[in-house]
Amino acid sequence: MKVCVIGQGYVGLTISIGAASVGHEVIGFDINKELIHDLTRGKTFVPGISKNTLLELQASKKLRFSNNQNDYKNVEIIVIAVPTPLTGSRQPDLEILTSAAQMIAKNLSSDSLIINESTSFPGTLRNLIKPIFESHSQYQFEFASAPERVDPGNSKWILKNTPRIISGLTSSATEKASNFYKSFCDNVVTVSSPEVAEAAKLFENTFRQVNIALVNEFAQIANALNFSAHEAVAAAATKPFGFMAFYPSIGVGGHCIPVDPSYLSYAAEMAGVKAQFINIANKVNLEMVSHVIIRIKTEMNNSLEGLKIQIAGISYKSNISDLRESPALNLISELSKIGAKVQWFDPLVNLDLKGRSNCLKTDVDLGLIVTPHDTFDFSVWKVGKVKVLDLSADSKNYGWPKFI
Ligand code: SAJ
Repeated sequence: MKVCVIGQGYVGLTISIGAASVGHEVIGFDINKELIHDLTRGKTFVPGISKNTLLELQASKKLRFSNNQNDYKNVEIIVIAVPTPLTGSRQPDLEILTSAAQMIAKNLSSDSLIINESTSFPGTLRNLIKPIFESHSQYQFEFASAPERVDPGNSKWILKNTPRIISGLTSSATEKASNFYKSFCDNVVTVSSPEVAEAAKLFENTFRQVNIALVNEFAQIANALNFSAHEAVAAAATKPFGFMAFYPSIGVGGHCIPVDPSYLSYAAEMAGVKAQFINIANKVNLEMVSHVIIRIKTEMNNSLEGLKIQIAGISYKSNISDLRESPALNLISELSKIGAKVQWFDPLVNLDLKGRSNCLKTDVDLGLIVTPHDTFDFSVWKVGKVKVLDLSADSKNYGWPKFI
């Protein structure tokens, strides 16, 4: 099939490569000229995607990166994979999705199947995307939803073996979309409506947000009752059924977990239902940085003024470079506001932010493990007898007891 994937971030690029690898003729389109320039030369920030893969697929003529609207005029399938963030007031921001749909509708000059992978609330395909295409084009389109399930850097669950939920606005759209995904996904799950598919994706990540908030509240209880939350979670996890371990942290980052639940609570409230758990979970997770700072101050005899603090890892989770919604940035800001001298070390992050250091330092008063990448060697702090607090959101032992 002739396919164009709109948006070449970690989701769109993964689909472009997956579809091209099984023989589809794929155009990877993005409005970001610099990104297209880099991809054409095999350069990408997405973990798990190699330069050779990008160059070989382009050499085989199965994959072409483009910034030119004319290139996708006559494709059979359009896959929309653009960001759906939150506004400053943490409401759904569909501006990018709306603009992309309008751009595509105006440029397509053939009947096509439109597949939306961008995460949004139930009804987005039916009530936003479909009307845009019908009002901006005279061609006949079919519509389907296939919410993205890409986990960058996850080598176990990849595009091919991660089940994919599909549903079209018509049975024909469902069948065509299902056949397309079956060509590169082992397990395609069709559901009765795009609303079910859209809702399932939101619920998957709301489940995580609420459970992470629960364990963050549990950590506050553990601190007050003087027991280890991590030890209690590990003990609870010995139950082989009916339990799933989550770990306390300084908060929830990324473009999925802190964002998707607010799309669900927005849709709920538009329908007159108060999404209490989601709102409380958002609040608990957003407040964790302040809570942890209070605990650090107590640990350091109630004053961080002038203290030299180094943070190990600032991306939103281990082994990736993504900074979106990373609570570590808030931690740096809040510690600096109360007079601490904060530096940070994260070789995966290229950020022009005050305090960047190029290694773990021993001439600091306090080391904070926040986002431990596999490449980190904490023996530097051990040998240097640095006081270290492990704030990491996992069960791994880095040489010091978990602090949260
Ligand atoms: N976090 C905790 N405690 C935990 C787990 C995570 O505080 O027990 C924090 C992390 O530090 C991070 C944030 O939550 O800041 C998000 O972590 P995440 O493991 O949920 O990773 P994400 O945001 O990359 O979530 C993605 C999602 N994938 C898709 O939306 C397609 C999610 O559904 C996956 O479950 C998750 O990857 C995964 O399991 O890796």
